[in-house]
Amino acid sequence: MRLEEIQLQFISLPLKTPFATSFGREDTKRAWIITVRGEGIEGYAESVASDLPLYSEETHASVYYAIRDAIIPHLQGNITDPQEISLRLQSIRGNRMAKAAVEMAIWDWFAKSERQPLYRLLGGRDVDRIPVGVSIGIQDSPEQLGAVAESYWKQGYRRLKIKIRPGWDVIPLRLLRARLGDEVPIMADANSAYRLADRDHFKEFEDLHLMMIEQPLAYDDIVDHATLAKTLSTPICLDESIHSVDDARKAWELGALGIINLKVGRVGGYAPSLAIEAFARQHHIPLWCGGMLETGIGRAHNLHLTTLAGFTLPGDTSASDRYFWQDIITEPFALNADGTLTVPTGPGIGVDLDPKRMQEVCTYEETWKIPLGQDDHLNPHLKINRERRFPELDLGR
Ligand code: OSB
Ligand code: MG
Repeated sequence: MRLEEIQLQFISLPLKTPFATSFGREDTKRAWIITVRGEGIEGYAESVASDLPLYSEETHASVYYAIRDAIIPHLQGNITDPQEISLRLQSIRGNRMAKAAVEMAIWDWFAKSERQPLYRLLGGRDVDRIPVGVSIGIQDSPEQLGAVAESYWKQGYRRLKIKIRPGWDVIPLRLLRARLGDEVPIMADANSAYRLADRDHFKEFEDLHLMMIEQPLAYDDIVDHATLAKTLSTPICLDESIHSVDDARKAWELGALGIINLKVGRVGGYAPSLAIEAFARQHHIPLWCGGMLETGIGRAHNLHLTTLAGFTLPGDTSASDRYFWQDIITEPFALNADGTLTVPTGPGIGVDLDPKRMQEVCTYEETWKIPLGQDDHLNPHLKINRERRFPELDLGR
């Protein structure tokens, strides 16, 4: 199987309500939609990089250059197994969201060529529904948080994740606990807003009976997380700090990690994601699939991954209507009454781009031809033909 071309389409999609975290506030979802083509088949994925380097160092701009200059030269020649893509890209340091976006599109393309749903290639189980939770941004008041959270709970979401930051933590969480009762699974995500010096403050979280506290300390730390974890009975879940199975192993060995949030983009693709899922399963570490406010394309990928047996907790893959007035896929994801999303069963990711909606939301498009008949995928200086639909690259900032 050979790839013939790769297309990047930049989309800008309004969010229904702004999403605020400890590091920033977004009212528009912007992303690269990746399409790979070859042998008459298309594969899709999306990059989960952000407008600015606030969650991780990757941005739409860095993803564009990483794909154009570093990744595309490795896509030539015969591809016999999507597992090998990650190996081909191994020499490229960092840029994990860029690598993941391309690798995931190739997995979709390959699964379609085998006429199999993606989850079968990934080693997932034949489950048709995935229990899901919802991630709730920082609100204007505890009353507003209570109303928003209660409405999601009544819709059927299986757990509520509340974004926190210093000044927006114990008080709103306590009011929410009082409003919803002790049975509702609630967790908190700090996105690295605290320091180890706040360790005494975390003691105040203990009687809230949270499922976990996600990424309380620095985005690049595991050592202080280990120290903090020893002082708390509430489990620590790591998000930002885990980029590979080696990171997960080290964090586990240090005692920094009780639960893993896995995002394929953050770890650089399905190959490293499968390694982390296997590690979590082997050590009985609870695991769930995180989210990055993805469109229906990334959402479909997340559902396929979550069919793997290691995913034991509801993740952040909520329904399309939790984010967007209109998604970019023809059949948006809807929440079933039992708090699940249905895994698409068609070939590959099993969802299709809505061409009319893409016309509306796409602001830039560029396609590169990948020369055929050459197995020299290691020569970064090869000229690659390209075609642009818009004169200027405008990444929306
Ligand atoms: O920390 O999990 C996070 C969104 C953007 C960046 C980081 C995070 C999030 C979310 C949203 O929590 C999860 C989702 O609904 O997609
Ligand atoms: Mg998080």
